[in-house]
Amino acid sequence: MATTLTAKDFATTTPSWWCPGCGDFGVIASLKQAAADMGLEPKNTAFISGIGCSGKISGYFHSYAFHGVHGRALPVATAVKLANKDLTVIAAGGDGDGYAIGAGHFMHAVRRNPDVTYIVMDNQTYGLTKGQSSPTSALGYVTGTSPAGNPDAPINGLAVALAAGGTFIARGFSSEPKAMTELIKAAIAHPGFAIVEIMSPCVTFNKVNTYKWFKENVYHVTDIPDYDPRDRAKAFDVLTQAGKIPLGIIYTEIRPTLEALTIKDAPAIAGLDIETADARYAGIQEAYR
Ligand SMILES: Cc1ncc(C[n+]2csc(CCOP(=O)(O)OP(=O)(O)O)c2C)c(N)n1
Ligand code: SF4
Ligand SMILES: [Mg+2]
Repeated sequence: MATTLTAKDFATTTPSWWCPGCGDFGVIASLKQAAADMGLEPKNTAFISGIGCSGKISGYFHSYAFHGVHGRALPVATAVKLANKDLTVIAAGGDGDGYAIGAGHFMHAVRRNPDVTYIVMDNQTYGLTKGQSSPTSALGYVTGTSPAGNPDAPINGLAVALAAGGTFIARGFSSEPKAMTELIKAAIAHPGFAIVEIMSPCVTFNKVNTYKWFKENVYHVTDIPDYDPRDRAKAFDVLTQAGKIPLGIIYTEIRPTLEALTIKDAPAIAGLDIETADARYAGIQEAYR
């Protein structure tokens, strides 16, 4: 008989690293709720994260997990999906992880369209390394390493994803748990690469983009009369307009996934001869000792 898991079943005993009030708490809570609502099982789920405060998230979610190298969550997640297409594969990281050091991987994962859900926890700063400006920091953002203000224009990650051929593009706010849970569920259900950027305030270092600031500066695309997330031109328009930040499912389309175009019906890794693979791996290790 199948057991029904609750959000609590996706918790781990790993002590939390995050500062009290960090937006990332909202993200993990919604992710656990989404997993429970969708009937995901830890043994069929792989969670890959990058480096950053946000990257710690894979340690707080009960599933297979890989806390990888800075900016490299997406190639690992893509490989995991190709190795075992039956897994639900989720990747997560920060604005720095995804849009700075991982920017190349980000664009290519988007265009390859593996069935992977990617959560970008955007706090518009490098939280882990104590608040330097990141690719999404506003022009003029003052930090210890940019005392005269950040001179670089911010990257619009979701517009980049749309230009790169993204098939599911959404944005949430960590202070809106129900809406965020629904976005994550829709992203996981989407057959292809699904990016959910979540505005997740860094209460310790970013004193500009606070919860209050976001509340005053976001709106929902569902408030636009007749908004149709299948309309690519309109999605571009909404993503690139100056002014308030759009939330919700901004764009979605269906096109073949990477695994459908490459491995097709190949068996999952469970069908491979692991003993042979282990022996080969041991040989490689020996050669580099
Ligand atoms: C190759 C490499 N370069 C730089 C770093 C230092 N570093 C660690 S996390 C980080 C940025 C984190 O920012 P972000 O991805 O936005 O995550 P946040 O901490 O804000 O959640 C940097 C530059 C590193 N760990 N590895
Ligand atoms: S430094 Fe910022 S991003 Fe990192 S845990 Fe603290 S509040 Fe969150
Ligand atoms: Mg960040």
